[in-house]
Amino acid sequence: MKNDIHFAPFGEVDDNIPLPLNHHLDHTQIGLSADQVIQMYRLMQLQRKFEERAMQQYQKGKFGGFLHLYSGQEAVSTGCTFAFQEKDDVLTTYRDHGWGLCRGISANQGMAELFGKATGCCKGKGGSMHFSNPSKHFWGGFAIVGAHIPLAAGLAFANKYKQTGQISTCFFGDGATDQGALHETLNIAKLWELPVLFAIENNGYSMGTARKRHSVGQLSDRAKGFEIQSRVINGMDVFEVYQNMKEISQIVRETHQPWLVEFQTYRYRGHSMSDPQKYRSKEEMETFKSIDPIDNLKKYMLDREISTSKILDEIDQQIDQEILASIEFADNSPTHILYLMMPFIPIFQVLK
Ligand SMILES: Cc1ncc(C[n+]2csc(CCOP(=O)(O)OP(=O)(O)O)c2C)c(N)n1
Ligand SMILES: [Mg+2]
Repeated sequence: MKNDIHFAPFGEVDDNIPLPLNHHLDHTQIGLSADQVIQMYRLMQLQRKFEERAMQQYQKGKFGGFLHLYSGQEAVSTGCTFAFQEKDDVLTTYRDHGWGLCRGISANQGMAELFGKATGCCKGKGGSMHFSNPSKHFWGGFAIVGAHIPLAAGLAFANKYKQTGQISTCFFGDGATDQGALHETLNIAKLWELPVLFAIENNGYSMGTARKRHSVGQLSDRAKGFEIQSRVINGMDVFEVYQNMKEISQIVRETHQPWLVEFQTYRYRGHSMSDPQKYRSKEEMETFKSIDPIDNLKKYMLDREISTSKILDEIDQQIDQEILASIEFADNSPTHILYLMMPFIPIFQVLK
């Protein structure tokens, strides 16, 4: 084995992830009411608190398999949810709990799905990586890196053909930009003028590999080779996500031209639960926590007197209760759909 041949940056931890600028737009200037801002806060807290409890339950051994947490990235799912129309299609990766909660999956259905129970959003058959809610145009939850990118183009093709006025939106990680599927799909999406919005959630790492070690250049520049428009967006600021995605989703809807956006964001937890996170420093984590999207929105709401500490504390407590109740719900739910019929058929009492 020759070790004097240089192939790629190797053995270095990338501790120099660009920090998105931390500034807030004014909510009134981007067309958000005070009530909507409070709803955004609630939705972000729901995702954060749901996952904190999910992690605890996993550690207690209530369920197994993989568990990838979205904690830190909530401004992306939330800002987009407010910017998109309800009929727009959304596809995402295995890091999907936050997106599921944004797209109509209740805490009960989400927790039960993690626990593998029949009352889960996919009847307990999908688990953590496969949350979905087709009635709200949320198609999941895909575990194979990049595999859902061509599917988003397929949905966009159907939407264009049927003239539904919907767009399809596809969220994937920085690691997925290295997959051939992205490049093939960008090509056909531009050629056929498909109404599809591709969104990279660049959280700095593909498993334990820093972005600069697995991919060349600015990720959003992949669009240039296909004459597709692109933009880099601060994914740590829910107002910036909302404003940009409102504008871009409208362009995609009206022009049938695909777009590629890159959110600069960060995940606070390891890749999955078995990750010792030796590839990054505590300082880096602290830096990103200092621009936490939830803390910042809370501060903004208090500064602007959109809400009070008392009201926000009450919201937090309500969410805590909702999630504790979801654990009880999941615990008490049956594992098989037939058990739901238990009250009506005495034989199931015996089988249980
Ligand atoms: C085709 C394929 N190759 C490898 C894997 C193993 N794998 C799971 S997640 C992951 C990293 C993906 O990182 P990124 O796209 O940045 O998403 P993130 O986990 O950061 O959200 C890899 C390599 C996989 N699931 N599918
Ligand atoms: Mg990543």
